[in-house]
Amino acid sequence: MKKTTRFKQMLASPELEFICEAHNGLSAKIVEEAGFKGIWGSGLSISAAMGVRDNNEASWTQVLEVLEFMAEQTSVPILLDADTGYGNFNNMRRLVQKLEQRDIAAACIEDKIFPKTNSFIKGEAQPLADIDEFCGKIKAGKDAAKDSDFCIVARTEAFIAGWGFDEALKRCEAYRLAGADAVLVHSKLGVADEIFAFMKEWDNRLPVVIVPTKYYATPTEKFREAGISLVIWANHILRSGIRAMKDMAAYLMQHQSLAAIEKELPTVEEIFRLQGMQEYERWEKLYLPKTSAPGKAVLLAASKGTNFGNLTDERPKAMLEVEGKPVLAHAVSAFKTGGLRDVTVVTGYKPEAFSLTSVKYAHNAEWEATGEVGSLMTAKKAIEGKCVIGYGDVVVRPFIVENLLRAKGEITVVVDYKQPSKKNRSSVDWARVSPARVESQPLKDVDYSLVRIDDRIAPEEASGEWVGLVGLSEAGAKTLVQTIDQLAASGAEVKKWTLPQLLNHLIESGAKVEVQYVHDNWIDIDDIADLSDLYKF
Ligand code: SPV
Ligand code: MG
Repeated sequence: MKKTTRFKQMLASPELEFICEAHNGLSAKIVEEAGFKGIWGSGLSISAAMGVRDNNEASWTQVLEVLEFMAEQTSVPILLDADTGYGNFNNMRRLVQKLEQRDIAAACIEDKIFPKTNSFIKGEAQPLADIDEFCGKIKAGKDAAKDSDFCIVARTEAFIAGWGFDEALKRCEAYRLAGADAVLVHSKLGVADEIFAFMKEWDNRLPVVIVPTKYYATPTEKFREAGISLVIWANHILRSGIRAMKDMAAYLMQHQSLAAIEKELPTVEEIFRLQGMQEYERWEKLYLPKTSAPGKAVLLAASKGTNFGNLTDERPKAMLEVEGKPVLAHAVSAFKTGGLRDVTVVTGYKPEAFSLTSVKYAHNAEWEATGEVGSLMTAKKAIEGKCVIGYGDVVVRPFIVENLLRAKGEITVVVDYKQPSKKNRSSVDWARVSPARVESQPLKDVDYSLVRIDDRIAPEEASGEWVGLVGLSEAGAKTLVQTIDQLAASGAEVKKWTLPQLLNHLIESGAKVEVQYVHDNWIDIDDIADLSDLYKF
């Protein structure tokens, strides 16, 4: 049912109905969730929530914007407190059109002069509108509504302005004849006498709406007995909000700690719920491309490094600085840029020297007696899902990591097909790859598989040099961890193995290790000369 129709029915129902004030999307939602069948878009509360006076200081379009949020977040009808209609008959016509566009069910206009002042501020000094002029405004509003169920509640301020009973009655009758759907009779007395006197004489000619802000102590039953149609709790969500905000601010100012009160507060998850996060997630599932979890990286950095003289007395080679940051930071940055933000570094030698805060750490306490696989075992938790294993002293360009994350195979290694000639390196992890690479053939057209990685392969027999990266799919990660566990359980000293030994074992056991070829774009920090190469990298 339309919101307009629901509101019209509330007015017509013989029951005493209640609506409650709200002043923004959040409070409107809270009011609806409490069970109210309608919402009062209070001029006082909406302006106060903006921090301005209830004197039409907020423009009517600013009020409209607030209403848009309120209506969007709720399914119950909203009766706008439209003050005087923000001008003459023509402003009223335009207002009603705009309210209908925003799914507002009804408007209440009061017989004062624009710009108005809140009824509880010097009410007697406030001039009332000319009756005929006000009736014209009611008619204009009704005629402007496309939906015949859009209601106009005509509010008289006759009691507020001190004009008394006869004037109130005369005005309400005129407003009824002008086409109002209900009358709102406002009173600033602490008792409801004016209201009850009016009700007696009015004799149910049109539904009557009241705002018992000042005569709050009157039992609700009396309103029911008097035949009132609708009660508006006009400012109580705002007022209780003010109390809560004041208490909280004062508490925090005084205690400088959340510890004792955090549990009493609505959680941030409750905020997310009120914001409708569940609905977002439903659509996200439907429309957002499914990206697999970004994956994790494990960088081995346990060894001291042998070719750096006394530079490594205080720190391992991965923590030697180039361009004001350690080698490890250069390595990590490529992994993060390449798409892996969850990086675990395995330390061994001088773990206290590791100062990077953007990574997690695992520590291989037996680093001196074990090998790379021993280090890897300390970071087993990180070898799950998609992941990449690398070294803290091997710096690669981010695209190499990106490509590795796109690899289709379960286990993939990166091999540089260059034949390094720059120096006599103590040991090079040569890779033999099948099939042999044909230079004229684009790399992407061939599925290359690793046959073996071994520093004893003669350079001329090698297909290239292993870059020191192993990419694992979710299944590949499982295979790797299971293989290590099985080897350890069978008594093999797998802890002492190098990563190439493990890869060779996997190949011998029938696993397929795919190869991604690269050329240059990486650097392995083996000695002091490499440090200056990294500077230029
Ligand atoms: C409002 O809530 O803004 C009202 C009711 O108009 S009163 O403040 O009592 O005038
Ligand atoms: Mg108001």
